[in-house]
Amino acid sequence: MKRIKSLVILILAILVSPAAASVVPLPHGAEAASGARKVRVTALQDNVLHIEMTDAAGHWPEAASWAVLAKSRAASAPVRASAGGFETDALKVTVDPSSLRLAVERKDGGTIIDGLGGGPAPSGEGVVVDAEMPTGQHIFGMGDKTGSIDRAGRSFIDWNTDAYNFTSSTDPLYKSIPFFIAAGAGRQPYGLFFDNTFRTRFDFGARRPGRIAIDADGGPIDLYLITGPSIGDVVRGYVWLTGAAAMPPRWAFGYQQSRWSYMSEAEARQLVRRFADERFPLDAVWFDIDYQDRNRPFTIDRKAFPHFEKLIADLNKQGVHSIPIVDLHIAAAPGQGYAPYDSGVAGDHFVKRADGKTYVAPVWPGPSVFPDFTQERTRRWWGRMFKMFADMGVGGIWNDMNEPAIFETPSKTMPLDNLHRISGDGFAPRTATHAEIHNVYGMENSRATFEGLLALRPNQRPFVMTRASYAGGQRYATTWSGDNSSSWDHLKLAVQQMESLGLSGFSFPANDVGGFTGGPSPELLTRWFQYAAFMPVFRDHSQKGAPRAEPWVDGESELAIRRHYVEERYRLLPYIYALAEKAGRTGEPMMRPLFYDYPQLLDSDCDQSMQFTLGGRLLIAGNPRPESPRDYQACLPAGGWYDYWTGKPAPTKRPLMITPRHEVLPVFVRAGSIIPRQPSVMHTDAKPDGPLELDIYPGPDCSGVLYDDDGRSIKGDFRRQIVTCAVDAGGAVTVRFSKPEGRFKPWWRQIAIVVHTEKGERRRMIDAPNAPMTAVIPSMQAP
Ligand code: NBV
Repeated sequence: MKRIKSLVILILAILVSPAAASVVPLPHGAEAASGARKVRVTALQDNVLHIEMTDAAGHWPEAASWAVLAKSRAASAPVRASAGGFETDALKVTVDPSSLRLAVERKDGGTIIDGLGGGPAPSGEGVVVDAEMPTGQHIFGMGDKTGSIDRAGRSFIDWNTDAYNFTSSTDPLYKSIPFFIAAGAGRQPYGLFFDNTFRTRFDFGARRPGRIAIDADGGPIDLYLITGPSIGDVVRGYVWLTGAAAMPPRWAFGYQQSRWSYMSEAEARQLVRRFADERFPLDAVWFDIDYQDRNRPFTIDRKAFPHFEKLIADLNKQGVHSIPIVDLHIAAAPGQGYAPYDSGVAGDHFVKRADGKTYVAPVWPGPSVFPDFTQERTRRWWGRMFKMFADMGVGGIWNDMNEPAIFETPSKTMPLDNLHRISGDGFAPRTATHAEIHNVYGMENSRATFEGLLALRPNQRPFVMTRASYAGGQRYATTWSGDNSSSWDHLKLAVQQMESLGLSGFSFPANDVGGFTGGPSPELLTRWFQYAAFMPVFRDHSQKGAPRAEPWVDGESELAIRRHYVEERYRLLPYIYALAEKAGRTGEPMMRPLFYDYPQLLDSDCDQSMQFTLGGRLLIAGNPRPESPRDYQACLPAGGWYDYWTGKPAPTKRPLMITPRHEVLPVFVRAGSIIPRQPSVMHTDAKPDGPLELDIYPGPDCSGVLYDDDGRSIKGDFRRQIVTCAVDAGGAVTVRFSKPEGRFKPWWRQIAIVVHTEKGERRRMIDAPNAPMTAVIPSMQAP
């Protein structure tokens, strides 16, 4: 009896205690098991960890990803085994052998994250991940989720949704970017990317204060942890993983005009003529669904646009690029000679229902079928269809409705048991339910468009704008925040959404300037133009039936302010384009929250919700209550600042209060900046008439970049030159030009150096140096 009892105790002990509680070193990390559960952590870089856990069936995540670059997944950093885990040069990773929870510390900065764990959901369906969230921690990223850019204390759902007329509390939205950055609370920041495409909920201390909880309806626990030390390092690390944003052609940084829809050739021509008449710069015109025959993608309504090709060619001659919309839904039109349908059926390219029949559902063209973009061969078929547009010389392609949006159904999308086929990208060829593919469907649509354009016009940067996407989608397309409305609240949202997209890898985001629905008041549209002048991509767009929102709709005085800001954007093009090039190379967002460059502002009381920088150096100090006439505070970080508009040093008194003025959006320049500018032009391909202007705002670490290339090639010559400045005791300013990198010949032959000082401007004209060169601008007092 006694022996039986001790045997029972022994068996119980084996069952209860974490069996095989062990942490086993791996060549680049460690693996641990507890019972049937396992966790594996490997170092991809010194500061980037890949964390995988087994699911309920004991399976590891599939070794493939829609988001993460194959070369980054395969990367490895040297590690040393240590007690309960391992170390990289930057990190110490410990796995608790019984709970399998992880602690990650930075060797130079203490705890990063503690108690990160996960496993099959207790409900038996899906998976969960959770971690502690120390008091005071801020959460950023998650794409363009609305509301404050700090997501702490709220919860979100990732499920791509046609969110027409969304509000500041609408969720989910069009895109799913399951990546967030945790910062503050006395710790160095980290980023966590949950690479799982199923419907997912993120709770940042809303349900359980002090905890971050993630749960997905299915799929793997495939996580990436990226550490700093700075928020910029985290963003760049995330972009290293998921790829940098496709660099747009230069013209994409000019002013872009859109409307649902310009209804005829005559209307489009008249529009462009009006821009010229008003001397208002213009780089692109967008063609919404009505240019098509019966809303059918890859067709043209020849009644309204009899000479669409000629229209596009003529606009091109005027430096105006055309961007037609091409939605993914293909009209289910058998026997009508509609090639996209016929060839799609012949090639078996459409998504199937659970019963194996082709899925048909209503969208713009009426009953429609849906390309199966997760198949490589379907993407190629789709991409080839853009030949008609490439031949016309379009500037780019606009992919809308790709959540995918479906009409006449409460779910607004496909049934979850629809079947997609996966082939390529390292995935095992298999069918997958729509529940798994939904969140990547829009991204793969934009990818097929991007790759199609690239194959048709090799070495020319494709410009694709997509509404839906997933993490990593920045490699294929820019995105915009969807169907916003004409309200002050949405102007605020635009700032916050653009900042958040930038932190989430989408370096070139846009929003419908003026608001899609409703029609802006003159004041609102002008303010929106002022902000958009400093945002990455500037596209004015409005809904059919809404009041017109072209720059001139409110008369001469509003037009003059809008023109002034758009012209200023064109003057800043050398600065903007250099920032864009860096963003496309490294993921460094162009438009960023103040704390990105000035971490001391992370916990500041100053309301920064409408204040951001363009490239860290230009600080746009907008009114946190943009409709209010009351004074507000400019959240200037410590250090010297100049007023961008006057060129004079900004008052040093703090807090610096601003009285809102309709015609001014306050902008400050960081002391120690060198900002290249050019004479304004009517479109970005036009050669500026005059020298490059180099505005020097003396101060610490004074530097700037001159960058130029042909504005369209992917691989081509470029030229980059670093400029620095120093002021000596007597007030003379020495400007140093580095040896230029690259052999591209920039448009400028001369440089007008303008040094801004308290006493005014000092100017000097020099020949643009092709070799290292120093120019000295004597002090004001000097004879
Ligand atoms: O194609 C028409 C619109 C488009 O203008 C808008 O930008 C998209 O977000 N589209 C949505 C479809 C209809 C929306 C009601």
